Amino acid sequence: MKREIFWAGLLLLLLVSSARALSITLDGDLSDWGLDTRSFEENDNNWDPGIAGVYVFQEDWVGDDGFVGPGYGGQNYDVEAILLTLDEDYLYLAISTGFPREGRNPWDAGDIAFDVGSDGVWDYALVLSNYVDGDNSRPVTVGGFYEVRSWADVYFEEHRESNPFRMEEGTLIATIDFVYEDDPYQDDFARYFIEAAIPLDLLGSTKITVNWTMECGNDYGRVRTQLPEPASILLVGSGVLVFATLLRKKYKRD
Ligand SMILES: [Ca+2]
Ligand SMILES: [Ca+2]
Ligand SMILES: [Ca+2]
Ligand SMILES: [Ca+2]
Repeated sequence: MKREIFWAGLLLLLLVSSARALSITLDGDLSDWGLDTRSFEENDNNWDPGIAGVYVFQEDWVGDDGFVGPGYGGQNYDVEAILLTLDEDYLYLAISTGFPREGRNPWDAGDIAFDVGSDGVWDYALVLSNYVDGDNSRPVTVGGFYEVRSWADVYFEEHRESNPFRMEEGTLIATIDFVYEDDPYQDDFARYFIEAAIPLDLLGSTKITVNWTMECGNDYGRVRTQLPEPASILLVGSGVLVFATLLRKKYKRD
């Protein structure tokens, strides 16, 4: 009896620890995401730490004539990576980009867009910047988390796959902690790190898609959380039960 409890307990511990959340600090350093960016070059880095429960978009790549897709502009417009992870209380995100918070006049930095339910409707915006054409004149709360009624599109129609760009009209519902910092490890090219933590109470779901771009829409990144379906959690749960029952039978026989 003691042994079956031990084995069932060990299995549960393994299951729980494999899903344990990272401890994220909003400091403009991605070592807490399992990334050592000190030796990262301008392009072609691997931004996937290979950790279960960290959802990764990466496209750290510049093509001919500065193509970053769908537009041009090189490293200065490169959206290199977006990482998401969840704990019981927060959705954490990290973005690496060559685009600064104050924009590259006349192009402004976009808001981070959230699609709750991953159903194609963009519900919320996190405002990272109030810079418009180089002046911080946009009448919004920086760090504001807004329920969005309408979005502004990126400037170039042919870059519409980068949409949405930023909130046009919305209601402020909370102020969120975030950082948008210059890469602390190198000065040879443009790279900025954004980190934010959004309370799950505000989102109301852990099924979330995140999009980020800039006004011209030259480049964008998009990533969604991919949680196990309730069915597969049930499956794992019943697997543990079956295992424990088998153990009990075995030790009863012994
Ligand atoms: Ca950090
Ligand atoms: Ca790059
Ligand atoms: Ca890119
Ligand atoms: Ca939605």
